[in-house]
Amino acid sequence: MKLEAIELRRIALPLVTPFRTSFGTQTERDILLVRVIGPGAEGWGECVALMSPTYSAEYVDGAQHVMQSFLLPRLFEAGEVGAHEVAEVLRPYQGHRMAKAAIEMAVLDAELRTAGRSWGTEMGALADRVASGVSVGIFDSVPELLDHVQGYVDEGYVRIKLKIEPGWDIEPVAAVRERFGDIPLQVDANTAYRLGDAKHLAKLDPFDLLLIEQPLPEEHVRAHAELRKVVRTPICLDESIVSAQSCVDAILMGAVDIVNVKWGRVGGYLEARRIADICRAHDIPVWCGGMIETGLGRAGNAALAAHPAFQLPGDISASARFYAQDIVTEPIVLEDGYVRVPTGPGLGVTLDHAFLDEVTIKSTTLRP
Ligand code: OSB
Ligand code: MG
Repeated sequence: MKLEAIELRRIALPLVTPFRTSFGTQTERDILLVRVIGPGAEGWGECVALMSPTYSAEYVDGAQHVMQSFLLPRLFEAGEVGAHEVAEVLRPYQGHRMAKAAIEMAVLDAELRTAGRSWGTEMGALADRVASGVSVGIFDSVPELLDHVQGYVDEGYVRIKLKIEPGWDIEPVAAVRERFGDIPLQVDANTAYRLGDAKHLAKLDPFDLLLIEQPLPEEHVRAHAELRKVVRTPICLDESIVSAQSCVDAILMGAVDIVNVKWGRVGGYLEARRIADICRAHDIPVWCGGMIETGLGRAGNAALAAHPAFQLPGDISASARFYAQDIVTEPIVLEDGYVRVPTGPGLGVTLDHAFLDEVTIKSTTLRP
């Protein structure tokens, strides 16, 4: 499409409940939305970077800065750009994958809306609904955790993921396993351990977890291969997989049993789909991670997770898991533990412009 203008809009959305992880507590989100406008076409993207560089190096102010100073000027210079060309056009700039992913998402949304094609078609989706898991934060006490997990189980989530860190691991996992029987259960450490903790992490083995997600730091890929020799629970990588290339390398290094696919972390939905295809060819199961997305990213995630490589329930919870009100008029809802894959053109959801204006902090429009 020919890009006539790009709006960068910052919105503030409070979370319904604080979300505590080993890298900090989120109580609200400051989200950067990207709106691309061309002749008779419009598309929206969402940048999943958090407010501080604690999950990964990216953060929302940095994402907006790199877009305004480097990525968008280059995109405008390219003139006519298709969604499948965005990554190539932006390649001279290193990293900043969440920023690039948001731009590509907006262009792809505009393109698919114009063509009347759905996100699922583009992602290779085969299913019309996907299993919905929920990511549960760290709490001050086990009884508090059990109350929250009970609430999610009552809502129908088919898989529970517990955030863990040193000092909050074996005991909460044992308590949830004991109270909820054989419910599908997994944990996410967000890099909080070191290889020296291998024997401690092996104490999770008796609880029949689906997987341990990213126990060691992002660059410690080979150490995960070592960890796999000590721990029986399957090892899943999140932060370490930043591209299709790093995914192939991790697989060939024997560092990973299961891959968490996040479109923002890997630079876009198109790269995420490539990773799904690669993992399928290597018989590595994948599942769709989440970055506390709004209904825009949630709709895209539901479509991505309908690709046949996705064999485990994703962190694709209902909008209400995090937000009292979503910015789309069709919030993602849970139906018998599943989330429906949108079928309309593009992301298949419509923005609630009145609400969007209410939560907007600032908006900047750039032109060629
Ligand atoms: O590691 O999966 C993660 C949220 C923000 C940043 C990183 C992660 C998460 C989650 C929540 O676990 C996933 C979600 O439901 O959106
Ligand atoms: Mg994770």
